[in-house]
Parts: sequence; C-alpha cells; structure tokens
Amino acid sequence: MGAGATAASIPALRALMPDQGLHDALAAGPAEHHHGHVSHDGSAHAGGVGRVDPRVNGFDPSELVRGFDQGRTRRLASGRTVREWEIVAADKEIEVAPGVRFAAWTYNGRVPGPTLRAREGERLRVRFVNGSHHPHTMHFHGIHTADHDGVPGVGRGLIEPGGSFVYEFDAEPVGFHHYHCHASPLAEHIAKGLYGAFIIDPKRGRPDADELVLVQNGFDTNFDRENEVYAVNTVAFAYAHDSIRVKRGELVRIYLLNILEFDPLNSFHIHGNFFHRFPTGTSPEPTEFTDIIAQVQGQRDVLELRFPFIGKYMFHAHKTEFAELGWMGFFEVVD
Ligand SMILES: [Cu+2]
Repeated sequence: MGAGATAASIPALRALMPDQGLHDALAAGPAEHHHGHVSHDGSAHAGGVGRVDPRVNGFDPSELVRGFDQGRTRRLASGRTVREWEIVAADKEIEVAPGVRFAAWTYNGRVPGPTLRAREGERLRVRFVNGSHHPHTMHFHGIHTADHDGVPGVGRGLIEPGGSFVYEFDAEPVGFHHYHCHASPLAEHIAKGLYGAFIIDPKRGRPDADELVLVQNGFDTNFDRENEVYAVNTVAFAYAHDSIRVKRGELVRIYLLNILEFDPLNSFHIHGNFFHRFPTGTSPEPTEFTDIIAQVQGQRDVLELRFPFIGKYMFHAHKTEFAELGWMGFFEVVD
C-alpha cells in the first residue's frame, strides 16, 4: 500500500498514553506539552507528550472548531438567495497523532471537510471537483432529488478523477446535517476522511451563542478495519493540548456529529455540567437534559449549555478505549 502510518507508528500513539488510565495520563499531559519531538520512524521521544504541528496538516483543530464556511451568496431577481461552494477532493497525507501519518482523502484539503452553513429556504449549489486519484461523490443528508443524492448509479453517479458536478438543492430541513462520499467500498471512502458537517439555520437564526463544531472520527492506520486513533476533529488529543476556551455563563452551542467508521457507537460525555440535547437540531425544543449521549454513525445533535464555574472540564467518549486513543479534550472556562 505504501500509504498511511506503518504498524511501527502504532506503538508510538500508545506511548503517548502509557498504560495509565485516561485521567492519570493527563496529569503529565496538557500543561507541559512539547513541540513535536517525534522521530521519522514515528517513535515519540521519551518524556514528551508530542503534539501535531498544525502546519503539517494545513488545518488546525483549534480554528476548525469555530470555523464555518458560508460560501458565496447572490440574489436572484425573484429575491431568493443562491448560496454556492466549491469543494475539491484531494489525496493528502495528514498527521492524526504525533508521528502517526495517514494517507487521507480530503474535501478541500482538510478532515473533516469544511462546515458548510446555509439558511433555511436558500438554493444551494455545491460544485464538486474531483482532484483525487479515485472516483468520489458528495452525498448530502437533507431533502433533495435523487439526481443530486450523490450515490453510484443514480443521476450523475460517481465523479471520476478530473471530473466535476454541481449538486443543487434547497436548504431543508432546518437542522444539523452532514455530507460524505458515497462511493464504494463505502466504509473505506468514509474512513479515509471524506465527510463534513452541514448546518441549515432557521430563517430567524438561533439565539446568540459561542458555537462549536465537534466531528467525532477515527483512523484505521494499519488497514485492519479497526481504528487505531480516535479523535474529535481528527487530531488525537488536540483539545487536551489546547483546551477549548469558553466564557463562564455564556451560552455554548455544540454541533456534535459522529462519523466514526468501523465502530457501531460513539459517545460524548462532559464533566461538571449538563447540556440540553436537540436531536438533529430540527426542533427548537430539547428532548433531554443530560451529561452523556450515544450516537450511531451519521447521527448528530445540537447541544446547548452554560458553564457555571471557571476551571478545566474534561469531555470525552465514555468508551474508555476511544478516550485513551485520542478522543478526549478539555473546556477551559474563564471569566
Ligand atoms: Cu470517495
């Protein structure tokens, strides 16, 4: 295959979290991180909890978490808004944990792809250009015609390398959705990184909040159809090294998507707090007030909460294996 991390890289990740439990391991972690002391054979140097340099990937989880791509808009004579994006698929090696490289397939050079954000009732046009060496598609969750569903054998079907296609549909329904490649084998095309979040805001918007996007994902670095690395927004422990800073008392809205391949379930748990859950973000009324939720692949929720106290609060998959292999971070609540 010649691509992706070699098996030798895997012990490196485990070395980041030596057989300590999740909470113990962190005691030596975030406060005294070192900059990427990882040798070319992928082994982390002793004494350092390495971190991935965002310059290597060309995207930074600390920015991605609050990054929304509104595309370009213009008004039709009818008064209707058309919103347009261009999305380019490209093969790209990324680093998902210090020294653990992964031959990803990306939308616009990043994993997850850009968080596309539109408003209810707009006409959306997504020009997809396949700059990858493999056939791909863009399949959106939402309401649209079969011709624009982005699956093989329907409408334009697969978009071959060098090809392009404009997916076009109305922004409906209101909620928090996503998109992903639907070429087969599907598991591979998703696991390689071809997915992203897709938000349709209500016409009147939602109440002001500090908004965050958390895409739960994982990486099968040795092609055994199991994940060796788990994360939110791709880089293992990214938010353990760089906590997500939020203000005490301010409304925080989390767009939480699970796109994890190979494992049937993922979960999200927050320490020292509870949140309101809006499944798929489609209703203004929450269905639950809790501190933990589970999601199957493709499931997503909007979560709203306020932090009453300052300090550092962990959030992680309440599946210990996932948390220890990268799916863990902190909120840092400040005044
Ligand atoms: Cu694909």
